[in-house]
Amino acid sequence: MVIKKFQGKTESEAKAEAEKAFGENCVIMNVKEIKPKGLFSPFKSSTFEVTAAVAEKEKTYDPSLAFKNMHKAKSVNVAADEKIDLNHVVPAEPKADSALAMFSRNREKEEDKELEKKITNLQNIVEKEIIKKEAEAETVVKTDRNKRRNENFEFIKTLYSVLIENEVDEKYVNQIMDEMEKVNWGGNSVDTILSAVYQKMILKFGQPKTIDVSKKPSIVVCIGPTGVGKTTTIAKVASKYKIENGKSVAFIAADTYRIAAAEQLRTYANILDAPMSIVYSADEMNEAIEKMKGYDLIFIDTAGLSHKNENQKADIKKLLDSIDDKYNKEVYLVISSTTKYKDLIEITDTYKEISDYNLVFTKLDETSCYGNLLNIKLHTGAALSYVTNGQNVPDDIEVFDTQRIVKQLLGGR
Ligand SMILES: Nc1nc2c(ncn2[C@@H]2O[C@H](COP(=O)(O)OP(=O)(O)OP(=O)(O)O)[C@@H](O)[C@H]2O)c(=O)[nH]1
Ligand SMILES: [Mg+2]
Repeated sequence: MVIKKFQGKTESEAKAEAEKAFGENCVIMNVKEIKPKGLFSPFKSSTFEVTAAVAEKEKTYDPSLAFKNMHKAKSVNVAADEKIDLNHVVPAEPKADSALAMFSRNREKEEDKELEKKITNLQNIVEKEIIKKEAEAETVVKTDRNKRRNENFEFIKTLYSVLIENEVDEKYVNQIMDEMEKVNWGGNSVDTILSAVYQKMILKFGQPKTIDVSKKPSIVVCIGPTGVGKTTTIAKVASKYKIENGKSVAFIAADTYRIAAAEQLRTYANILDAPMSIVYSADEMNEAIEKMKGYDLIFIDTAGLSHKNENQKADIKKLLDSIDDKYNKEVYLVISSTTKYKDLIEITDTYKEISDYNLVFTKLDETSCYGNLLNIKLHTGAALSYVTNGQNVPDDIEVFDTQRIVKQLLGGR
């Protein structure tokens, strides 16, 4: 710092002097009034003295100056008593500008390198952070997917148990579940899985088959084991078509094993005011049909057959085969939903040897497990047609309601 005193007639004159010398940024440290002294002092005015300070200019090393000064010097006093004649000393060519430029360039290069290094470091940090965040996000997605997969797996397991509880054959349950493997378990909700299983089962049951009433006469033959509800089912269906659809109906009793069998059918025929014939042998069948050919529907009731009785089996087959091909014949195998699965397999296999058929399941009201409906449908490949659910004629019958049965099989109410 440089400190100096300045004087003036007035305070501001002294300050102006200081500013003139040191510049506007100088600091006025002190202002002193100097009173005149001596004999005539009362007649003289005071003067002013300001003490001002200014920061010393920073001494920067200017290499070009150094070189310039060096060049100007004639001699350099290296040692106190030694004189070096610069005329004999070839001074290093200063090349001040290029050296300075090189110096600056090197310095810039180094600074650039430093900056580059810093940027690379920063870039690495950012990249690492991005990779970390991506990995974290992927872990979250994976965890979510696994969680959903586990939930879905639990749900599939529950569906599996429900179907087994409802006595769906394990092999069919596995088949359905195997087909479900194609559904993306990880990405789907339980609702999607449930509806996929539901759809699969609906497809497995297929469209229900009802009597084709477009041809006249349509011959409907009911076959099946003893006491399953063949006669009652005929009465129910005939009543529905007569009462609800205005179709004309007629009956043929081919059950001559039991006297009461024909009587039972006659009762229903009387109620419906419909004709009834009794056929004692296959030879009489076409004659009986011919007599009733003017009716829309002719129902043929057969004797209950023990599937183990070969004679009865042969009789029924003969009876069915005797019906002339010119008639539109539909055969319905009536089976009870209360019959054991293993027996149903044997029964349906036996009847396959007699004729092709559609399936009627009776007595649904007596069971809460509908698994056999699917089992037998899949075992036989036959179409499901009607189901009965009580003894009341004609009310306790309906066309097989695929959706209702599938819902129940899947645990719905
Ligand atoms: N609970 C219930 N009982 C039924 C159902 N259908 C028929 N039945 C009863 O089952 C019994 C036998 O019915 P049928 O119609 O005589 O049976 P079927 O197959 O003709 O018998 P057979 O001619 O002797 O071979 C009767 O008591 C019917 O009321 C049903 O859906 N539910
Ligand atoms: Mg009967």
